[in-house]
Amino acid sequence: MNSGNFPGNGNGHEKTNREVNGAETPTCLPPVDGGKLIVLTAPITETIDHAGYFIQMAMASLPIWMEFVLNSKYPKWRELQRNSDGSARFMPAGVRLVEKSLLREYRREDIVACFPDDLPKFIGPNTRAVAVSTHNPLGVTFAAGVYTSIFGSSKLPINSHYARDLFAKIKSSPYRENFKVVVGGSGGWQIIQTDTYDELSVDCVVEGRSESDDSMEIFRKAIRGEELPRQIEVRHPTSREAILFPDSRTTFGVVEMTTGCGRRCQFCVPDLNPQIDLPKEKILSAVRANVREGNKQISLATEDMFIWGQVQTDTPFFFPNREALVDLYGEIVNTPGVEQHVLSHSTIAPAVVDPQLIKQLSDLLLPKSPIHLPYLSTHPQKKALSPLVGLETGSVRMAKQIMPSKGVPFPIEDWPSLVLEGLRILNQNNWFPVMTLIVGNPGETDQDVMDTLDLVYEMERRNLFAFLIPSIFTPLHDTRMESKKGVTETRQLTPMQWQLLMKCWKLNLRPGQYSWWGPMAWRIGSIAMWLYKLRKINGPNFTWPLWMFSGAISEKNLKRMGKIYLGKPLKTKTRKDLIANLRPHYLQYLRADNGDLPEGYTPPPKKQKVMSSLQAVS
Ligand code: B12
Ligand code: SF4
Repeated sequence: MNSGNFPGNGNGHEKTNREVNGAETPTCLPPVDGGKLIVLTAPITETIDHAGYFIQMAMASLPIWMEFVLNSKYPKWRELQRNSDGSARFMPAGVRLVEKSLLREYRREDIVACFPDDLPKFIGPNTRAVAVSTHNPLGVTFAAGVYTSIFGSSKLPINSHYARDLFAKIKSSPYRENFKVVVGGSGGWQIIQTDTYDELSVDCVVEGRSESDDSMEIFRKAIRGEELPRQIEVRHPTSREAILFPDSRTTFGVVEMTTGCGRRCQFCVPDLNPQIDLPKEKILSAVRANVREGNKQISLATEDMFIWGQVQTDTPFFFPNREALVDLYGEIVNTPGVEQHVLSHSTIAPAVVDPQLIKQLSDLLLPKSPIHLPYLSTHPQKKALSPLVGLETGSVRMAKQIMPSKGVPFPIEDWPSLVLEGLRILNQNNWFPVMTLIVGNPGETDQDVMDTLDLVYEMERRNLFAFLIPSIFTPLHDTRMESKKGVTETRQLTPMQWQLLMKCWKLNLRPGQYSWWGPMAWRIGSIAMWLYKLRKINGPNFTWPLWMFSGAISEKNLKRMGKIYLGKPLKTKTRKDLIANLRPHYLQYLRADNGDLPEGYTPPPKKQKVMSSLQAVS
């Protein structure tokens, strides 16, 4: 369907937009052309990209009353760039794909993607659909919820504040009765689960990808003025060809690299999608589109970068395709105009499977990494790579329950050894990953937490470094653990769970404590905060872990006082030992140039045909 005959579209708008062109916030006159038929938007806090990933993650996790901290560190974070027609110069990849999907049926001039402040310029009597894409509108996802609740009273994360502000703007539009509000993106489920449709003035939440015809049908209905279902789950495309790519600028230069994963962790949402690695040519053309529109940074979105090039091949997906990956990343960082490149997600087993791959990727990627870790990196310019990697737990018992295939090809019984070996190889190559941990898994005992603490203390003992980001188990919608119950507020955490949380943060702050004043500032600051507020909010179990965090009493003394648990030394397997414990038929996929193959092992003369990658895991 083409809406070309829609009354009042297309003319006269440019004049108004030229009047408001530029970086300043535009005036909010009603649209002279009657507005756009379909208006796309996203919360400003999910759109900005000039201060790096960190600012968005901080906004998801810090409560609104702490906004002043970010305002002082990034005074210009609200500055945005607009195209000459007033539309947004950059938007999250999700918005760009909704736009691209709609352009298959509607005219360019009927659609606009704009910043929340510009909505009044584009929503008018002609508007029939306002589509909001959101990652995390209410902050009820893991990590985001935990940190705001630790700080108490105002639990609203900064991002939720701005998401709510966006919905309030839409709700108060004088034309609200004429259009439907459709929400999508990875955070849509939060509106369903909290039943905030009326409060936020949302007509329909679409769960799934915009490419699907079911998603398009929602827009067709909205344009015809028909009632929409409150919630709809749409089919995920199953082929590489059906996935669309942005041809304009995305936030952080996000371009999709894969969908799905294949390791089948029980708590995971993205793993429910089909495992697809996307065509190189399409990835590269989206990279070039970003550069053309002034983006200097690129990030390939994936659940595990290491499966790319090894999906549905004769080799199981967990043996990375070194040549394909080096070729893809090489072409991306060498695309003229790409000045910065940031890694998104990966798993740790591939580092142990193929350390040479890590080395070759480091040589390619470090020069374009915007991350500098002066106290950790051995790179001449102190550059580092920090993909997001799931550690989740150090307890083999727990790992068997929630993520039995997380470490394939290695058995989950070797998980602690795998993590330590993987981290050793990554650190040697200046990769300092951000590792997530889950605290409060259903059925988690103090022994499980002690096992995780053992692993964390062992990292410290071996001088290995990862940013450890613990979050409290959140049963995510649609996952295999959606009906499970975890910890719902910080007061329920046991002293052991608190110790794990605080130990992780203490270790994270190590590189920031090399100045003479760093440790002192932490001691005084954290104890003052505890006296002022935190002890009331978080209860008595929080007290000693906080003293441990502050460093005001040594851990040895706290242990002597019986207040904390000091992780015990772990005897773990080396890479050679791990390989010796592999299923024999996996040996054929290991590369000899990495060494550590069993003595006397000779690779089979001809590569055998093996089962497909997905079958191999299950
Ligand atoms: C890149 C990324 C980031 C980046 C950049 C995000 C950005 N604003 O661009 C950074 C690092 C900043 C980030 C931060 C966070 N992220 Co993030 N992120 C991702 C990642 C890897 C890719 C997202 C992406 O752009 N995908 C590509 C686009 C095209 O996909 P999409 O947005 O889903 O859009 C499709 C559909 O959802 C749909 N759609 C989207 N919008 C709309 C709108 C309508 C109306 C319709 C019909 C359809 C529709 O159509 C699109 C495709 O056709 C995903 C994992 C993944 N593979 O999705 C995690 C992911 C989305 N993030 C996640 C989380 C938890 C977070 C944080 C809360 C982490 C934290 N504690 O800090 C924060 C929240 C940030 C915030 N602002 O609140 C989780 C979400 C879990 C959940 N379901 O709630 C995911 C799934 C990761 C995971 N493995 O768990 N993230
Ligand atoms: S490894 Fe990560 S992306 Fe893959 S299934 Fe597990 S949690 Fe999901």
